[in-house]
Amino acid sequence: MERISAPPLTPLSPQQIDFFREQGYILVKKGCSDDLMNAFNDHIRDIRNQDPMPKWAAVDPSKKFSVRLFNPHQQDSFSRQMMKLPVIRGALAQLMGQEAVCVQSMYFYKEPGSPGQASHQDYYYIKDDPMTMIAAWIAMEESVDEENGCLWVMPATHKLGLLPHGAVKNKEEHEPDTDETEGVDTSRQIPVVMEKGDILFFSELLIHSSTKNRSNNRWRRSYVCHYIRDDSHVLHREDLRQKYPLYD
Ligand SMILES: O=C(O)CCC(=O)C(=O)O
Repeated sequence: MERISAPPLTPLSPQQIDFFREQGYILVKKGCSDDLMNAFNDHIRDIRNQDPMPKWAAVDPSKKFSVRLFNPHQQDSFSRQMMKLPVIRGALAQLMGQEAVCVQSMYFYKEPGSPGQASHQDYYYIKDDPMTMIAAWIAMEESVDEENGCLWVMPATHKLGLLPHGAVKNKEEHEPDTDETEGVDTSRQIPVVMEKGDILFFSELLIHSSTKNRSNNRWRRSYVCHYIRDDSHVLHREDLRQKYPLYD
């Protein structure tokens, strides 16, 4: 028998869709439950605590919870389910006008002392054609704020097109091996303070960054996935070519 998936939800109001078009981002409060976030955090922690650690999740053991784990959705079914949350599928279909597929996931631990990400536009790292990419950034802590290294966004910069990027300047504050926007005054960035289960959607051209986790004992876990419209394709990045549908 043919499997027919349910139509996507429509969680965003017309005002929220307009806000996204104008500002390049929209925050959805409490898009997922604390129970689900806690279960996913425990699951990822268990994977990193396995001995030996699965090869795909392996890192230098002294940095087990520093910064991030790339593309768990390619290996792990719980991570895949998390990228397909009905609220995310629905919001993306509203913002893109068509169903989305996932191309990248990142689980951030960002334990105290971990560096942030310098200002950048995601399109600089992942080129898609046509340009439709949107990120969904899920907060996995009670509070994600300026102290533990929340995300900062620069409203309406998705209208500027792709800007030049160069080497990171402040290597103490930001991950040193990444690049940073150049030629723009990024002091207009604003912090996006979030609670567990909140979801921030933002455009591939929006300038955003995060600061170092300066708290004494609070992690800043988050799950961040990147999506393109299902008729769009990732260029150049062989590692991100596979599209993961959200409706099966
Ligand atoms: O969560 C962060 O600290 C940075 C995330 C980010 O820059 C991104 O998802 O593109």
